[in-house]
Amino acid sequence: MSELTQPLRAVLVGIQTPGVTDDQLTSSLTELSRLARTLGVRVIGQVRQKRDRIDAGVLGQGKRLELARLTGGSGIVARGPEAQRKKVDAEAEVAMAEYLGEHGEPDELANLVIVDAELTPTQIRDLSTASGVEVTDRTGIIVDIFHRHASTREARLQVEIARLKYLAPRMRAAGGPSERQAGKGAGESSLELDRRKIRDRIAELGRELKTIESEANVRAARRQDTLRVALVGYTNAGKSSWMRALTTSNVSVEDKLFATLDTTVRALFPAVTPRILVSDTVGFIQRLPHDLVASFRSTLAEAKEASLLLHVLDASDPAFEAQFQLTREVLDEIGVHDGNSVLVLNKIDCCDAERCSELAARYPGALLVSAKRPQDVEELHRVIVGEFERLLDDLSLVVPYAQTSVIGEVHKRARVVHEAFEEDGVHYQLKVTSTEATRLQRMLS
Ligand SMILES: Nc1nc2c(ncn2[C@@H]2O[C@H](COP(=O)(O)OP(=O)(O)OP(=O)(O)O)[C@@H](O)[C@H]2O)c(=O)[nH]1
Ligand SMILES: [Mg+2]
Repeated sequence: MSELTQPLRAVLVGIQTPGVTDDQLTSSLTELSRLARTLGVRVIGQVRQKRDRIDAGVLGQGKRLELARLTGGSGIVARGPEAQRKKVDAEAEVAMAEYLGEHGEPDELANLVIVDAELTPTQIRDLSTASGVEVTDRTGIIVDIFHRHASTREARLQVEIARLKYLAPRMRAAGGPSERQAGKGAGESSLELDRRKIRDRIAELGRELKTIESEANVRAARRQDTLRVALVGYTNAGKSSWMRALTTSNVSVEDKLFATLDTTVRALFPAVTPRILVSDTVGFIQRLPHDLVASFRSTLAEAKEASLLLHVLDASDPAFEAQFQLTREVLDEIGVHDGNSVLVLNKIDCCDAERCSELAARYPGALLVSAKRPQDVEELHRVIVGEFERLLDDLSLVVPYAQTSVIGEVHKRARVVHEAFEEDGVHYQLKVTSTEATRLQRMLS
């Protein structure tokens, strides 16, 4: 989508293919409308159509007129020889005039069309001709949001790669002058040249990304023996709100989709020993563009290495079960297995008593909580500490008084269950990670 130079007013287009229920289409369009709002676009109308599949014209003739009325377009997609085109144009003009006569002019016109599907470049061009305004699709919107929200260098590189891959095949569709400008005999049209430049750029960004990733791997390896928990889940479920509550950090919380694009890692607070690190991750969404799934892979490496996943769901969203399913599928696809996970049914403050008991019955192991309630934050803190307790080893250790430095290490790295000051030194009963157990024992030998 082009940069925001004027306020954008959009019409959403939803195609109901066989197997998609009315409710599913409605919820998908609601989500698309929130995606649009995240970009500052106001949605002023929608056009829905039942179709067997998304074919060349995207919409049928009647629905195209309905769309064109909202955008001030002609409703015409003319192709073929000129004589025939003129005839089609003339007929369509009459149809459009009749349609407007029947339905009247709308109060305001949209200047953008967003189709809730992934369109081919030709489909985008045809719909743009018929509506007279810019057309984008779900993928285009998501790529755009990612582009605006990415803040670390790694996220920026990943998103830039995904964006270039999305834009490259659509360059011709934009009808830019590139093809016509091609100098004869150059052997390569300028469109091809532009595409090659983009491929080179993608390769260059890829190399840069690899370097950053290996640096990140070194950092991750250093954190290897710390205990880690990752917050995962659908976008807007409340992951960052929990991150804030559990670590008292200042990560951004917004009623926007994809507010978080980078992983942040902070220590659990109030602190425990051994310390536990919490990571906040990017959210998921249905029909996530494929290249962005790939970019998630490294962003979500944190989740992969965490020994506990907190799967956060917005229990107040009617579509939350589909969101749960989808998040599990994507996690599986990128190799994050939710073996050891806690289901966090969040925003329970927005659910009535009946829904709460229904949820409790359906998800027996889940926590029904709200990130906004301090007692719930305490509860989740307790659950996290309890989960890690099971992963720790018991260790008995006698530290001679001569080795005071080890005493310091013990208190820093292990949780002291019991300590007794005997003649031969301090007798400890400890809870430690297996790596720390080995290290402490080695320090004494
Ligand atoms: N009522 C209520 N609102 C909540 C709760 N938890 C989060 N929210 C709100 O939900 C919205 C999204 O919260 P975030 O924490 O940014 O969600 P997120 O999962 O990090 O979202 P992304 O980063 O976009 O994937 C914000 O407006 C929060 O204030 C809750 O328990 N109750
Ligand atoms: Mg977030």
